[in-house]
Amino acid sequence: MKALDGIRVLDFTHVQSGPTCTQLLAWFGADVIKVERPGVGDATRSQLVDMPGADSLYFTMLNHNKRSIELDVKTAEGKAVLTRLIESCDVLVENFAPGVLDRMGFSWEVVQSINPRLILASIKGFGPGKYADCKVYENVAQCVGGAASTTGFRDGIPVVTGAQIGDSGSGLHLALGIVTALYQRERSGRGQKVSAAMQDGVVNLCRVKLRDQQRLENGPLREYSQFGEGLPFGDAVPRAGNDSGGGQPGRVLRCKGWQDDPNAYTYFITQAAVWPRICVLIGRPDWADDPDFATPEARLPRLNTVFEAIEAWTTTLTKFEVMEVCNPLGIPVGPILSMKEIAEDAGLRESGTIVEVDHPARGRHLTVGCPIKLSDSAVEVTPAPLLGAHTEEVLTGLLGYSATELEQLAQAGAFGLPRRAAAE
Ligand code: CAO
Repeated sequence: MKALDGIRVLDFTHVQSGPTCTQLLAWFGADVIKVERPGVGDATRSQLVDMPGADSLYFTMLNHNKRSIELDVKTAEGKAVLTRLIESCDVLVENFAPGVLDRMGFSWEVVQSINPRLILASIKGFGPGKYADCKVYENVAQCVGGAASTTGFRDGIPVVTGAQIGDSGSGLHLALGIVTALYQRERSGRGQKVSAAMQDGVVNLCRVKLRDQQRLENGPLREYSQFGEGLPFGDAVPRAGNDSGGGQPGRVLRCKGWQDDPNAYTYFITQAAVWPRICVLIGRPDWADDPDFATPEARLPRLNTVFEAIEAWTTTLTKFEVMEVCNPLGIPVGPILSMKEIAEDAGLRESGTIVEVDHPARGRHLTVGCPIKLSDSAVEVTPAPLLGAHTEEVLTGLLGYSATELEQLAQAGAFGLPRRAAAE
């Protein structure tokens, strides 16, 4: 048994944000039916292709455990099939540009009238307001959500992060909204509209920076390196390099081999509770009682001095040796792992966070498995579907179309482009 057994999801998502949401629902056991444009499919199938003839990793890594049907919902016949699908599903998830679903003829009002129990879940770039009509991609979301203005170094330009907080972050937010709405439906009997705007999701993930914005009105941000360097603050939260966002100062420090290896670094947190141990470790036991260094408050204006001394020690060891020494002492550190090291990480493979999957066209490849572990709902990652692989299965098995009716639908162009091309 899986947590979402019996839940059927009509997956109208594409690119990254929506597909990460529906992939999570599929991992938790929902039957996810991805609706794609005939002959074209999700645009990511043919983006960043590394293996001619096979769907890209961009697509396969976002669409595991789903079924794919081809359906041209701009034809009358396609709309009729979509209506039947809406009747038979619990959730419709979409991340089209604003207005697309309405133009298709499936607004929230229409969807509700077809199936009052349906949950309509949408990702858009912005919530209601003057930007509501804008198309948005990952990096735009990071910029308008406060991540870019607070990422990078003070003397450099704004930087976007490698973590897809706009896309995958919104997918996570939406998934939570969907399961919450499903839970409420148990008692209300009604579906509802669930919206997760990418800007809102990034703001949510950047809340410590909004905290700092308000603190700034009451004085300088003393835990920022800039404070110890005597540089004045402006009226907005500055970029803080690798300073820790919490109350325990931390920094990225060089380790043995840093001259040749771009990832021979560790993150090192000077947690107050273990400060005396850190002092002994780095050969400065005197700092444990020195009034200039003994308390967190005293250290804040001297963070450069503190981290230079710690780095003199970390450069004598590899990033993994630093972890092995610090962990037993309760000192929080983390090696800067390259993607190559992550791909090969035994622990991540054992936990199912990195898995190998066999794909019919590309063969065996690595992917990210479900990062959320449920003790009573195991996840087995299956390959992403080929375009339209389940059209017949879904239309006959789920909707009850006969072989003749399927043939008629195909002739009418619901599964192909010819009729539309002629009409256009
Ligand atoms: N049958 C027929 N038509 C279909 C179809 C199907 N099965 N599936 C999609 N289409 C059509 C839509 O109806 C739409 O047509 P119209 O513009 O004529 O109404 C068309 O495909 C394009 O849809 P779109 O506008 O959503 O796609 P786009 O490539 O122009 O924009 C994106 C992509 C991501 C910018 C936009 O969808 C968007 O802003 N989405 C919301 C925010 C989001 O999720 N962004 C994250 C993307 S990941 O970085």
